Amino acid sequence: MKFNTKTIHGGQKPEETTGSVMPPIFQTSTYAQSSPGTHKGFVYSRAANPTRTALEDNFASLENGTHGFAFSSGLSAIDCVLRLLNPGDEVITGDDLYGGTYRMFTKIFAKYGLKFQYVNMDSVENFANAISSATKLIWLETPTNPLMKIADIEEITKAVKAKNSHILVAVDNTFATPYLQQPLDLGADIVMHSATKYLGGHSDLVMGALMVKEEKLAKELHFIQFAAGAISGPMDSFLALRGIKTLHVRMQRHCENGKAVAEFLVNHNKVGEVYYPGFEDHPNHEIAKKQMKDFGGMVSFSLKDESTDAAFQFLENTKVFTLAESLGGVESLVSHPVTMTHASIPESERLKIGITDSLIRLSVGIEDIDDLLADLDQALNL
Ligand code: P1T
Repeated sequence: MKFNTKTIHGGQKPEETTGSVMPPIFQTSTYAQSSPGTHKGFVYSRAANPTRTALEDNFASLENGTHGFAFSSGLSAIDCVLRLLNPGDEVITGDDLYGGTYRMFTKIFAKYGLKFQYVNMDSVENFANAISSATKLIWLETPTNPLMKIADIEEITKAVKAKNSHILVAVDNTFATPYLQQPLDLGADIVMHSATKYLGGHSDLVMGALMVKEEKLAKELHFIQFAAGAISGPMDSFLALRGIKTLHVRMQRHCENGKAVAEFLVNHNKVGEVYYPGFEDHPNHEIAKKQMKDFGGMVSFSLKDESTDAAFQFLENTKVFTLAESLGGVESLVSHPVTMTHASIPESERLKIGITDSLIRLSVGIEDIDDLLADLDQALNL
């Protein structure tokens, strides 16, 4: 199957007893056994639930993997990956990450003895040079949140595996979605999503996803999902499956609108820098072009007036863009990383990489582009 067909049919079959085309919401915690250990394949919903299984099979199909796992949030999916490691193990990651991922690394797992190195992802050598005998995991977020940096998944994976083939490479594919890039095909071992975002697509659930292609790793992750217990519930699993069926058409419009918004902003006299990997002068444009089918619907920018007051004036006055955390839904959202999504990163760290007080992040939705541009224009010209 090709990708657009997979969003609708990947891993799906009509339900066996009724022929129901959508999987029913199996709102049950447990399943009858005729004798101890004799059952129909389902024992307890933390281990497996038919609605979640339908979603997990679809997840695997979308990323060209063999196994998918659905979690109660994106962060619990990341938590599951980190639980593969042992105290003393080292993770190498990029220097621009979702604030909650950084907070989990620094405030939770560092205290259990994991070590984290943050490198500039522009150069493949930075990853290869940072590897030590303790390195067990490379964590890539690309495009990054909120600065839209791009890491070369294929080249980084090649360089890392050439040094030590046992090091796992995991990619947070939340911003790109499998519509734009498929990290398992580029050599990565694990793909992670905040399915809260584009996969779900309608801002009505919180969910995480992992996809893998290797049996042993799938078994280990399934064991952690089952034993630690951060699973997605049946209703949310149903909603995510429903959302994914339109992922390809939504993404096409997100990309068109994202490009139009980026081009509008770069020509606006109130706007400073625009962070969008589709621009030829974006430092990682060539990698984005090679690795992604298009450039997505996320655009960040700074104002020429770098004061917090100017940023707040803009943020308080958009009308179609809603001021809110999150991204990837059909509706356009605007956010202020410094006070919202990236508030957990110390000021000195965020200023070092360019998350300034006037940085604004847009999740460009699929509304009429004229309404979106008019809204940005009126809020910029106040
Ligand atoms: O919110 P949750 O579903 O737990 O996902 C966490 C997460 C992981 N990775 C990336 C790249 C993310 O953007 C997120 C969540 N981000 C937001 C809530 C946000 O507004 O950026």
